[in-house]
Amino acid sequence: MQSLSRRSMLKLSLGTAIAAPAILKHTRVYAADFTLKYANNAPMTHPLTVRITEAAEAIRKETGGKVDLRVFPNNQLGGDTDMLSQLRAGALDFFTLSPMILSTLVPKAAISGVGFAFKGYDHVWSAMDGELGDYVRAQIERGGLHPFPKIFDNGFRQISSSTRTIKTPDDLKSFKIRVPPSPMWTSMFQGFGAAPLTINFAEVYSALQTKIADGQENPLVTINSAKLYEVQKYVAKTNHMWDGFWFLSNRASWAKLPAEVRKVIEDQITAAAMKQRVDVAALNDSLEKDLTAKGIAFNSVDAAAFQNKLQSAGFYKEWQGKFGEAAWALLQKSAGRAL
Ligand code: X2X
Repeated sequence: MQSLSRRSMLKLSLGTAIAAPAILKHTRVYAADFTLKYANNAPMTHPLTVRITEAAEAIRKETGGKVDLRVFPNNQLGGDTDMLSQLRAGALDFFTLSPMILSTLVPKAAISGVGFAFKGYDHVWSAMDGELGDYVRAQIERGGLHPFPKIFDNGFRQISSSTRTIKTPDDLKSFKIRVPPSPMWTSMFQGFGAAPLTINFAEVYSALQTKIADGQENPLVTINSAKLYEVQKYVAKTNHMWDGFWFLSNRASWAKLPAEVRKVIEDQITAAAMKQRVDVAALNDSLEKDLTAKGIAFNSVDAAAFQNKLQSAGFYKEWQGKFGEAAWALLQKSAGRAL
């Protein structure tokens, strides 16, 4: 750890004792000991970015400026697949990623995204903060990354379209829908009879704008913050799966930090996750009105019809086989409904 030089101590005492020149007020008096990089795929206004930016500020304060956690939101550093490679290589220290996309590295991480698994948020949080989450975190550790204790919320996902309302599973037939890079996402939409296209979130807006894809699926908070309403017309309230964001760290860069610094970071990120969950749930409730005003036409669906379609396509049987009995039993136990 770097100790304060006499010069910076002098600046520090000068800066506090007498009115500091403007330049001192706006410049950090001494450099941070630990400069860490966090990146994500979420827009600036998304609660994920907002709460982690606040946490970075709290971490800076609590460590007296020793820890500078830099936030790179909105795919500034690349798409999810790319950022995952950067995290593994140590070019990024922290990254938040959907468990489903993480499953390209840690296959069993996808289990929380099984279609129609969770009845509602009560079941999601008791599962993810409980046994199912513990199971997945152990899998992630085995995959070489360190996951933080509390997963952030992405939300329950809804299907949007520029061409047609999706009222029944039949409406998805051959529908060109963008899905994130993850085998289970592709399998789920093939199960619905759609024509899924794998595209990183960084390219979703332009893929919809240029009609490479006619639709996509995301929680309302993402449809709103990424302005997808500008290039979509309809939203079907399918709630077909819940999705989150694991806060992941590169294992070597995490292990290198002193224990007291790790504790400050973990506590602040945990607090951020708890606030972010509340933000997302509230927004997903209130946004239907705002998005309607922006021109989106909403419709409800009979979720059971969609789940039956997956069932008869063999989706559950296939994934139960892939996850194995032990993991599937954990999911069944926490899901709140039969799968
Ligand atoms: O890529 C997506 O659709 C997003 C933003 O929901 C995820 O991060 C999985």
